Amino acid sequence: MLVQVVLLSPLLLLLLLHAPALTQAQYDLCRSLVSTDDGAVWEQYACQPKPQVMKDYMRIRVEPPGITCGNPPERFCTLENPYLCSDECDASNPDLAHPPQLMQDRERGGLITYWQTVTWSRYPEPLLANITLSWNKSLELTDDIQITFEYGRPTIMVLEKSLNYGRTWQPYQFYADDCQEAFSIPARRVQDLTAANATRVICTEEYSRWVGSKNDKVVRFQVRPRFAIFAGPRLLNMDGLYTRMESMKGLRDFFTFTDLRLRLLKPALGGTYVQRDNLLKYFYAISNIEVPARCKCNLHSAQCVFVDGNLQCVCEHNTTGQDCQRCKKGFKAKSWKAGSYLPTPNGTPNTCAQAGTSSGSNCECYGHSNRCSYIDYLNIVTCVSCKHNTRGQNCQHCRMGYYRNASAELDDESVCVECGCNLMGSQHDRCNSTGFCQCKDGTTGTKCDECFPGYYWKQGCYPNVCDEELLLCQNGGTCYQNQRCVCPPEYKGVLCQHSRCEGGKKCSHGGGTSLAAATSLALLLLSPLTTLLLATGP
Ligand SMILES: *[C@@H]1O[C@H](CO)[C@@H](O)[C@H](O)[C@H]1NC(C)=O
Ligand SMILES: *[C@@H]1O[C@H](CO)[C@@H](O)[C@H](O)[C@H]1NC(C)=O
Ligand SMILES: *[C@@H]1O[C@H](CO)[C@@H](O)[C@H](O)[C@H]1NC(C)=O
Ligand SMILES: *[C@@H]1O[C@H](CO)[C@@H](O)[C@H](O)[C@H]1NC(C)=O
Ligand SMILES: *[C@@H]1O[C@H](CO)[C@@H](O)[C@H](O)[C@H]1NC(C)=O
Ligand SMILES: *[C@@H]1O[C@H](CO)[C@@H](O)[C@H](O)[C@H]1NC(C)=O
Ligand SMILES: [Ca+2]
Repeated sequence: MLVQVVLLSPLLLLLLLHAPALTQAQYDLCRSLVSTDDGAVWEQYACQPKPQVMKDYMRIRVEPPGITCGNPPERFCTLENPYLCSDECDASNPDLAHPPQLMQDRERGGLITYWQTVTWSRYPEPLLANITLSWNKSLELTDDIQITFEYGRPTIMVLEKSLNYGRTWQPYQFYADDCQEAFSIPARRVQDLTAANATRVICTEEYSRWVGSKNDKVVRFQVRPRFAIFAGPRLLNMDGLYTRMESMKGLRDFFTFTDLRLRLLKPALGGTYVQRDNLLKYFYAISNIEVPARCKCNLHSAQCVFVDGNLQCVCEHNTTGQDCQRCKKGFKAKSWKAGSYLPTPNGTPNTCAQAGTSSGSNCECYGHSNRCSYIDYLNIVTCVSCKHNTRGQNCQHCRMGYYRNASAELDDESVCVECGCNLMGSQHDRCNSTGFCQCKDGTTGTKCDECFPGYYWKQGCYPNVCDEELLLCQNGGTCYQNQRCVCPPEYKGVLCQHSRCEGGKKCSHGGGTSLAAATSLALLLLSPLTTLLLATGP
């Protein structure tokens, strides 16, 4: 009995210590050779790369230009001892410079290195700085993001992320010492999130309050507590998390990004108001940005390598692309699909299949369908339910209202591009092979949404009624959007060319004779030709 306990407990301890590591090593194998009755065959599994220290691969950009301190050299003070201002930042002196790359270096021998901004000498103008971190690769967070601030954490900041290489951004988390005041949203803690709102973007006050700069330097974006909602407090039930990743819309995307951006909006104040007589103690300084994540390879790769300055999945399952997001050439018998975590523990690989091997027939569907059907009376095999807006026996044509992108391969998911013909301006919703719609009279443009000169747009193109050149409004009328003349009260007609006074009616303005003279002059001026005649006349 005693022996058993002695033997068991170190093992148990080992298991407990390594449990998260063990579970995280799940899905680390894409395939393995297994022996069957038919000999050795490859078995395929869903797989993903290990988490990596992504700060090693990030590109940093700081804005605005000139925000980094030291050019010109500047003195600064500290919040704890604002009268001790012996420190100096000097970009031209390697020992006193604080460039952006010091946010990602691997510090050796206990020496803390950090990026630092200029001081808030232009108060009350806000001291703003953006730090953009780019990887040119889709990544998935595996643990908390940690940003280490020297000399105090910002009073207000926003963490943003992009899923499309920086084209569009969305907030990831708000940080403020007073969320209501800074962003008009109530403060929350990640600990208060539940399965129903785990992907909520929150504002938190936990990382912005002043507690003395030496005490708490780290601002976190908490990933572990969010995982814990599904995997339990010690992340022992990772299957629970992986199951949710498959079933809960938006959960995987929540942890996915290609770029991150820190928007620093207000520096640490030392727990009090801004003291205008010593602005040299307000600035931002970051010594480290830790981003633990893995490459997103759509469960088709267990390895992510750094080649030619970029991270790249080493794709298996006959997939290819930076994120293994496509089937390899010649392996497009079915449309591409990401691998699945389910069923646990090995998941489903959803491998790409060699063209011509699916459903036993030789029907190529260019990856737009994975079903073929034999049509008896025509004696042909045809693809069924072509996707991606394709049609035809081999899904080789585009549906009505779409045209073939000539520079895309036939098996490209986006080979058929929507015509997008303007409903009002075009004859129908079809376009020719280069994407041109067929326009109604007076209408032009690829999508028939523009008018030829001399026409105006109003749910289609119509000839101008009036303009500033040939179809001038008469008698002081003004042309409204080429659609009609707005006439003075005493005139009417399309171009205000008719006087309302005709026929002996009483007019509201001016005497009858001068008005008649004005009218005839106006009639004379009706066309530039008349004007010309008048000018060159006797
Ligand atoms: C930071 O980025 C945001 C969003 O692009 C931009 O509006 C803002 O002006 C930038 N701030 C600075 C200081 O460059
Ligand atoms: C981003 O990665 C892609 C694919 O690896 C590569 O083709 C492209 O040149 C990279 N862009 C930059 C700016 O490095
Ligand atoms: C999430 O839901 C829980 C329970 O419904 C609630 O107490 C909590 O305030 C919610 N959190 C947010 C940020 O909405
Ligand atoms: C990919 O295709 C090659 C060539 O046919 C084959 O040898 C290999 O087993 C395939 N791999 C997978 C994972 O299906
Ligand atoms: C056509 O395909 C090429 C290559 O995939 C792509 O770069 C281009 O944007 C596509 N054009 C349109 C109009 O979708
Ligand atoms: C498509 O229509 C445009 C505009 O009418 C024309 O210039 C072009 O040559 C047409 N393309 C083809 C392939 O017919
Ligand atoms: Ca550093």
